[in-house]
Amino acid sequence: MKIPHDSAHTHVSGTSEYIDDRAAHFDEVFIGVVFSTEPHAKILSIDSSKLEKHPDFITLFTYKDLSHNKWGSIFQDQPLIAEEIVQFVGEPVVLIASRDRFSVEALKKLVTIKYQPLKPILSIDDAIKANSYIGDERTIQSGDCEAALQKCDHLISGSVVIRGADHFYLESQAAVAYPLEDNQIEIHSSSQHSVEVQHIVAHALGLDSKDVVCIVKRIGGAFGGKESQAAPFAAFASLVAHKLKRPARLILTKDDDMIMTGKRNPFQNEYVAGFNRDGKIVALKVKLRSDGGAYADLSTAIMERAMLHCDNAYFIPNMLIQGRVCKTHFHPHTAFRGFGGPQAVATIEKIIEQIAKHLDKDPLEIRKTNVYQGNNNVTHYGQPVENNVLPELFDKLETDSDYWNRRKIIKAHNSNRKWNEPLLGLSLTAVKFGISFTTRFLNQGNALVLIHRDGTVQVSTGATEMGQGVNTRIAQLVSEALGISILNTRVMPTRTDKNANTSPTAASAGTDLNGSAAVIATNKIKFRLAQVARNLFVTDPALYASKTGGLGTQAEVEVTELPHQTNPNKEVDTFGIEFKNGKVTDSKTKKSISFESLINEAYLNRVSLSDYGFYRVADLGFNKLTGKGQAFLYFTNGTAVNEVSVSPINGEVKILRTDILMDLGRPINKGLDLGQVTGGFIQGAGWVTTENLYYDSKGKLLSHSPSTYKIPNIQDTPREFNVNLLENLGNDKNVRGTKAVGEPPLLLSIGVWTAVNDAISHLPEYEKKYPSIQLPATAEVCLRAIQPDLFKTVGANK
Ligand code: MTE
Ligand code: QUE
Ligand code: MOS
Repeated sequence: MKIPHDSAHTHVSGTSEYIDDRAAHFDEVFIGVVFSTEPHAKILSIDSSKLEKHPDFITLFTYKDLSHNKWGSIFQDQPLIAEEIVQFVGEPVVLIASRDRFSVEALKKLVTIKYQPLKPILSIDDAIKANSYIGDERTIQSGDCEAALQKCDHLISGSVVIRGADHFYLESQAAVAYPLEDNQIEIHSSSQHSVEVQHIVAHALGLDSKDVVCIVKRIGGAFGGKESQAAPFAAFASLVAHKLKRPARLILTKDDDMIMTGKRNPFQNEYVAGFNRDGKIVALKVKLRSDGGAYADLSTAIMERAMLHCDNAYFIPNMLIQGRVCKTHFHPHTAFRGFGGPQAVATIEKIIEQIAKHLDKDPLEIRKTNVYQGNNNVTHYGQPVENNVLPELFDKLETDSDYWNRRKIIKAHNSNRKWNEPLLGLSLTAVKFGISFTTRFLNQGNALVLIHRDGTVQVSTGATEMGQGVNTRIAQLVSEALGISILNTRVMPTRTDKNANTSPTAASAGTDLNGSAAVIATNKIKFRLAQVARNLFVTDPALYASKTGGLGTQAEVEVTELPHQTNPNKEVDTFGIEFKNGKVTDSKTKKSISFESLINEAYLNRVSLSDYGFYRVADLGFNKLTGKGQAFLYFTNGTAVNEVSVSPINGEVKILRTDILMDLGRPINKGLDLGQVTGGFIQGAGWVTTENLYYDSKGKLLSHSPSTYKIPNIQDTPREFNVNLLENLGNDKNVRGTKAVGEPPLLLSIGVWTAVNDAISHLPEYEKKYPSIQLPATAEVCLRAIQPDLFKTVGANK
């Protein structure tokens, strides 16, 4: 059965409620954030005298109004509001409380801040020169890379520039705070991490966690951009509400959101690869350098995931991976779908294409030679690749996409092409994405399941719904366990007064962690219900509690509890009683009762109809100090063939055809999964082709709106788009045999970029050398590679 997203009908009818759809209270104030226009400077003075004359102005706030100003998910190094120094254009300096939301832009202009500029660092190169870093260098290694590099037949080396991308969620950062009695705060935030918002708000205001409830009903897109960076805006709204004792609303404009918030971390990676005549890679040395921006945010965890994904789908016996985050004066870069994985995978996929060019072989041959297979199945961090479907994904897609035939046609086209005809490129790439937070303590979840007397169910977890469908999947898991219709189950808004100490909905693990906890909670109730049913089936229906009208004449059932359960896949013993299609049936006697009636009888028997479940991922053992161990519970894998054309006249890239094959285990909801695959792929296609973050010489983002920042639209999607899932019922490590889908498909878009490289490499001038283009391959970047002479008078690309 096809089950739609639980919000599909309210989305299409425009009745889904987002933060800014909340009705305004009569005394509500609107917040404007005045931010730094300097990348690095000392604040000399703040003059608000003009502002104070404006009739809509209520008051302003600075860092001095906060009990604690420092925050950060990993290192608490970032001020919520700048103190003496600003460190990026877009850093908050002053908050303005306004009576009217439409005056806010005008009010912001009435504040004059004087700065004394300090020297900014505005590139990875400059950061390296200035020895400006966040955290230490880290190393993950296997075998003896240096020795292996000495011994192999061939060596290539190079570097790759990978730039950032904006999350471009449709709902900007948003928060509404309500001051409650006795100094409590109710904060509605568009955040992936309700609990972190609760903690940061409490800390900033000098309150306890018990005084703050963070509520997240749904998010209008997040993509990692609201994992850490929703928190300061929630803190601002809470501060104003707390001080003024009035509800306070903060909704960023798109432009301010893009200028203020961090992006995907740009990377600059250097590599040396050693390989043999047959294309077997024996050694790989990679030095990863990311731009962390001005504060730590999640950049060190992102670097760690990048280091763990430098192998991608390929077994390389000797690896030496070094990674370090550079501190610059850009907005603090942050989580973005893939979390460092894409930046690493782009690097190794480029290396493979370059090796193929060097050996004059097809890149697919090199990939198939090196893909994890047989005994070549241990990663550089020492984790075995189990239940490995990668060779199968390669073989099947190679055939299904008609790879070799198309390769022949494309080669012929490129050699016989008229000068003004497009170049064609083809590339088959793969993804092996590790599922788990690499920070072990985050791999936990909890759930509250309430069955009401009419037999309908409410589920609460720490998962946040950002469009990906986590609520629908959790509702399906709970409904399936109880054998009831999904229409009788609702997943409730995420609230920190129902689920405490939850992790961000991130790392693609939302359904894995929260769905598992929900199943564990449901199973506890189911075990009690089975005992009630067993008793009813041997009782005269005339003596059911519901028939005796509370006289107290009937015997009550005494139920025992399910022993502690840690594995959501462990079947509950229901004594041969089946929960199916809204009915509860004894499989032997065929006696049956409706689920709703059973619930009512259970209630009258004083049997609890609610429960709480806790789940922790078993057997994770990644040691950050040694860089070794079981980092992930399992891998989500996929392959994609991308065919592109590149115009030699204007450099424009078009995706002609994309074939995707993914292993998503046993999907809970295939429709939602396909939505994630196509959406993730196209989001990535934007990153690798058209999305260009353009900064001025002061590090201010100039491309801060859709007119200057080109995300994909429907015409940028592949002309032909085939998405298929591999049947795989073997992932017993995860709830119901499913596999996480949120991030992995984005990494398949890297094949669009390698296909562009492939297209350009067919030009005579690239016969010997691999074209070294940056990522994204914007039209300008492509044209520079194809017709460098055109740009002689224009100057270098920045
Ligand atoms: N899909 C939609 N529609 N909107 C989003 O913001 N975020 C992505 C992915 N898919 C996102 C999305 C990211 S970055 C992650 S980590 C996962 O969803 C998080 O949700 P999940 O763990 O439930 O898959
Ligand atoms: C993937 C992720 C995250 C991650 C590691 C991953 C992530 C995240 C953190 C993290 C790490 C340390 C902390 C913290 C968070 O690690 O999203 O609060 O102290 O937040 O492999 O997606
Ligand atoms: Mo996703 S980048 O882990 O929020």
